[in-house]
Amino acid sequence: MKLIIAIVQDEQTPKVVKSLMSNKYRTTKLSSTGGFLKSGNTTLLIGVENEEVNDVIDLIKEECTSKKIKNGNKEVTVGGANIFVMDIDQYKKI
Ligand code: 2BA
Repeated sequence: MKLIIAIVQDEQTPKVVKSLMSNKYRTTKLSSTGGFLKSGNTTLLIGVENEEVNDVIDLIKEECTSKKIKNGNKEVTVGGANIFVMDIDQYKKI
């Protein structure tokens, strides 16, 4: 089993969650804050079987686009999404 941690932009979160849910992937949505820009973003936790990882990443990719943001006199490109995939030893629902 894997845990996918996906950091997405707030405004793109509803579409990402809708797409995941309609494809029967369970997700937990956490409000988070980027350390660099110090503005809000969303962290999604998605527990899946190993063979489902690529499908979930593709669904996230479909809904997340990058955007350019002014940070002082510099411009940074945020997103589409930052995704981490972790091995999970055990998952138990008790
Ligand atoms: P922030 O830390 O607020 O970063 C927002 C954007 O600022 C980043 O977009 C990147 O383009 C730029 N940036 C970040 N750190 C920088 C630095 N030291 N110097 C110059 N530019 C910098 P993304 O890379 O798409 O990241 C979006 C958000 O995803 C981040 O928000 C952070 O909350 C999270 N994130 C990205 N990489 C991460 C990582 N390796 N570990 C944990 N969280 C990460």
